[in-house]
Amino acid sequence: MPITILHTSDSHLDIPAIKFGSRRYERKNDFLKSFDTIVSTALEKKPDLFLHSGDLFDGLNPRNPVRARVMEAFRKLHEKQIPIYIISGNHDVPRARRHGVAPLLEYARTGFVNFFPEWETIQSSTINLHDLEVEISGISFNPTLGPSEDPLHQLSIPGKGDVNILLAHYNVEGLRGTFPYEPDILLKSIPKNLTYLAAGHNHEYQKQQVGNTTICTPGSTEHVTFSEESQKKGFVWLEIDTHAVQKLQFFPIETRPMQTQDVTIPADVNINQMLIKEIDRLRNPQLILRFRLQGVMTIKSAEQYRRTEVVRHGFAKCFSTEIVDELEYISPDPDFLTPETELKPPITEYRDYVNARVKQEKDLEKKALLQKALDRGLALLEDSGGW
Ligand SMILES: [Mn+2]
Repeated sequence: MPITILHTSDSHLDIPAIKFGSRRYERKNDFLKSFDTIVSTALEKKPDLFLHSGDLFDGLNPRNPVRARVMEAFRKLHEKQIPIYIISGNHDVPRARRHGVAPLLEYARTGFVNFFPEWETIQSSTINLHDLEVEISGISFNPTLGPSEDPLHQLSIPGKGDVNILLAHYNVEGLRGTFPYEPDILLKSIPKNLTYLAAGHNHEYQKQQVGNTTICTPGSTEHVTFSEESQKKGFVWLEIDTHAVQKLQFFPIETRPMQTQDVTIPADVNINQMLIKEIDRLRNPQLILRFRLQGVMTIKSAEQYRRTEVVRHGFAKCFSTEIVDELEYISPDPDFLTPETELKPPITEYRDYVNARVKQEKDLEKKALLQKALDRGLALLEDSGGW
């Protein structure tokens, strides 16, 4: 009989969702719904193990209603004798002593879950399942790592079980969506006797096989940013025997529809009229809509353009509407907008500025700090709609 595992990650519960205004609680609830769906599936199908690879919460201080819901979920799984293993991700790891402890710690203290809070050493525990010794190890996200440091380098990774599993909240070499300013797990540091690398952090479901090791990121369980809009969200279910992962299946779950609509703006057009017509055409009270405007913004168009009016109309006809402006600003006076005064969205301006600082910085420690500021700032700007 194979060992069955439900593996999920990146739930991002209690995400701020500020840009959704008065609908932000509804949006927060979308993330909770995904988590509930996955927990219900586990309660029904009773896997031998329930794994969560980090970013259970979007921040260090989730609100109490959300904490309580998670407590209830973990209690139910525990009562059904489904062992739970969790680690902290970059979103829910305390970066300094003054930040206190990870919100996950209180669940560990109830005895409902096994939590691996260390980020510099790998912790492990062994459990017997279907006459096999299963060694489950985990390492929480280490916020002090530099961009090119391999999180597993020089760590002793246990592997004495018949089946060996490792939980880690890092991108893994070979998967799409890895960033040059983040530490990645290199394939060469994955021990040969590791059966399953249960990875988090990467929000897109992906898997790869390296030797005897199956590597998988189940991805986030709701769309956290627009960059994920085309991705299916869900969790994975796997079956393992002594030698390897025999079966790994991705189960999609229903998420809120999200769509980017490209609109080309011709010269002198009334942009409001154009976009409001588009909103009426696409109207769907469930839809998170984003317009990406390309083309030109002339003085005539600018005079008539009322961005808030479009956003308000979008709020009435859709779940929300935001606008990314990639327009070319055209002035009748060529000196009016010189290259120096070229208008860029805040997110682009911020990225360019900090990137330049990172490039210049010689001190490695300061460089890593700037990189972190870049990461954190981009996330905040994305969430507040600074496109
Ligand atoms: Mn995440």
